[in-house]
Amino acid sequence: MKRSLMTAAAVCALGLGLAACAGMAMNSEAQAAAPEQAAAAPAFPATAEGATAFVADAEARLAALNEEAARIQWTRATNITFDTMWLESRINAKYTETQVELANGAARFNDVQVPDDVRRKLNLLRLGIVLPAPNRPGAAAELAEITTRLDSTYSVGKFDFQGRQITLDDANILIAESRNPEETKALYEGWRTISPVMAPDYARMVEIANEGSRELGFADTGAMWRAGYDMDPDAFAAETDRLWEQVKPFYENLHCYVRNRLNAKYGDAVQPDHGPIRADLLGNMWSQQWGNIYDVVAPTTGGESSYDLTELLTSQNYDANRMVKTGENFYVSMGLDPLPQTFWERSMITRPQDREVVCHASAWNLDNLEDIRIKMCTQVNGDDFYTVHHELGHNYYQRAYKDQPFLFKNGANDGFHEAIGDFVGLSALTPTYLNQIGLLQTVPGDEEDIPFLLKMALDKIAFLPFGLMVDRWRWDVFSGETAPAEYNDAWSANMLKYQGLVPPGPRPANAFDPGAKYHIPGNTPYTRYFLAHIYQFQFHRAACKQAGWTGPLHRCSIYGNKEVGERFNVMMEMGQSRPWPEAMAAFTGENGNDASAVADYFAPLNVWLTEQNRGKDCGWGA
Ligand code: X8Z
Ligand code: ZN
Repeated sequence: MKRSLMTAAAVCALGLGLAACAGMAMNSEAQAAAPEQAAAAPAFPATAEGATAFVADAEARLAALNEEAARIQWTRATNITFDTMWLESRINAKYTETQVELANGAARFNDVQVPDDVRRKLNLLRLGIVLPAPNRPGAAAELAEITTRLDSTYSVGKFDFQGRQITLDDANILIAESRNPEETKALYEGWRTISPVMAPDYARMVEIANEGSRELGFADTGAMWRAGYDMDPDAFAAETDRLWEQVKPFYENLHCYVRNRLNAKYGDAVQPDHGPIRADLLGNMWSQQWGNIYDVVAPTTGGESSYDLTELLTSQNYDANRMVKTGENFYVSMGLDPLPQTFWERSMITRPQDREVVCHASAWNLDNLEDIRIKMCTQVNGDDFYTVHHELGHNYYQRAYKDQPFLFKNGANDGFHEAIGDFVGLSALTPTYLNQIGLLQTVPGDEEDIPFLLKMALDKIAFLPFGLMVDRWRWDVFSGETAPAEYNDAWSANMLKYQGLVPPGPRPANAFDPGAKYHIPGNTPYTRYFLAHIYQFQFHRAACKQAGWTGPLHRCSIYGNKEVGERFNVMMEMGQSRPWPEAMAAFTGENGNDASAVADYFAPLNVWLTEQNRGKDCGWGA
C-alpha cells in the first residue's frame, strides 16, 4: 500500500505507501533537522502528552485527506484525462506536503519518553512516505506532476505490431502464446518503445525525491525504503542477500533445465545451450514468470499434465465476474465475510472500451473502512485466475485491519500485503481444489506431481531474481551509483546478473527499459514481491500444519478450513500495529524470514531437476 505521494488507498497502484515503517530509532541527522522544523509544527508540547495529542491530530488530518486523495486517484486510474491527471497531481502534492510536515513535526519528540504505540506511530509518520518532496515551495507540485505523468504514460502505452496498434493486454497474450522468436522479439522490443519518453522525467523525479529524503534524515530514497522493515536498513539489505543465496541453487537448476529445453526447441541460433537465456522466449513481457511456456518445457518422460487451467476456464464459460466470485468464495470458505455489495457496484473488473485506464491490477480501500474494490482488466486465463486471488488478498487484509488506528492500517510490512492473496492462491491452484469447485473432473495421481511442481516453479522460482533485481536497480539509481546515462545498461546488467537473461537484440541508445515495467513509472517499491514469494510459503506450510496435513505441501489446500481462517485473520487484524516478526509469529510460530518453506514445497522437483541437468554445464558465467 502506498502512502507516500499517494495515500493508503490502493495496494500496488502508484506505490502506496505506509508499507515502509517500523520501530526504528531516529538517527542523529533526523534529530538535527528537528529544530528548524519545529516552528512549522502546531503547538504540541515536547512531552508524552504532547506527543500523544500530536499523533492523534496527525491521524485525523491524514485520514480525512487520504479519503479525498483516494477518491481522486481512483477517478484518474479509471479514466485518464488531462483533467483527472490535473486533479490527481494537485491532491497528491497536498498529501505529500502534509506527510512531510508531519514527519518533520514528529522529530520534535525524538528525545521524549513516550508510550510504545505512540513511538511506533511517530516512526511510521517518517517512514511511510514512498517519495518525499523537499520542504521548498513548488517541489511537491513538480514531483506530483511527474509521477502522475509517468504512471499515465505507461498506462496509455500502445505500439505497432503487424500493422495494428496494440495495448499491453494484447501484447501479454501474444507473447504468452507465440512460439515464433521473430514475433516474440517484435513484441518485446515493441512494448519498450513506450518508455524512452519517460527517462528525463524519471531522472528529475529521483533528484527531487532524494532531496526530500535527505531532509528527512536519510542518505537517499532507497535508504528510506530499506528502513521500513523493523530492522536496520543495512541489515535488511543483507537479509535479502541471505534469502537469495538460500534459493539461488533452485533458480540455477530451473534456468539450466529451461535453457536446454529452449535450445532443443529453437536451436543454437536462437537459444544456445550455454550462457544466458533470451528473455523474450519465456512467455512473459518481463520474463518474470515463465509458466506460460510450460508446454515447451514439459517433461518428456514420466508424467504429463492432464489439464491446462486456461482451457478449463474457457471450456466452462467462465467470465471475469465469475472468476472474482470464485475468488471471493475461497475467502468465504475460510470463514471470512463476503465482499460488500459496494465492491460489486464500484470495482472495475474489465477494461472499459470507451476510455483510458490504468490496467495494472490493484486493490483499493477508498474510505479505510468498507469501501474496498479491485481495478483489473481481467482476462479469462490461468494467470488472471491467480491474480484475482492475489488482489482479493489485499482487500481482505485491508478490511481485517480497518479498526486499527489510521497509522496502523497497513500490512505488517509490504511483503505481507503481497503475500496474503498469494498464500490463498497456492491452495486455489491445487487440482484438489479445482476439482472441488467443478473446474477439473478428475484429481490426478502422484504421477502428475512433477509436472505440477514444474508449472509452479516456472512462476514462483523464476520470479525470485526478478523480485530482487528491480529494486537493486532502483537502490543504485537513488544512491547515485547509477547515473541517468547508465539507466538502461544498469537494468540489462541486473537482468544478466540476477536472472541470467539477455534481451533478444541490442537495445537502442535511447532505451529506458525499466520504464516498461509498471512499478518503475508507478513508483511501487518491488522488494515486497520478493519477500512475498518467501512469506507465502511460510504461511502455506504453517497453515497446512495447522490443518493436520501430512502429505506433500504442494497438494495441501486449506479451502473450507475455518480454523485456519480464524488464525489467519488474527494476524491480518493486527495490521501494522506491531513489528512484523510478531505478526509472522502470530500465525506461523516463526519469527523471521525463512526460505526453507520454499525448499520444502519444491523439494521433489529440485531432485528431479538435478537429475535432468546431470552432465550439463549450468550457470551463465556472470
Ligand atoms: O503488481 C503485482 C500485482 C498487484 S500488487 C498484480 N504483482 C507483481 C507484478 O505484476 O509485477 C504481482 C506479482 C508481481
Ligand atoms: Zn499486490
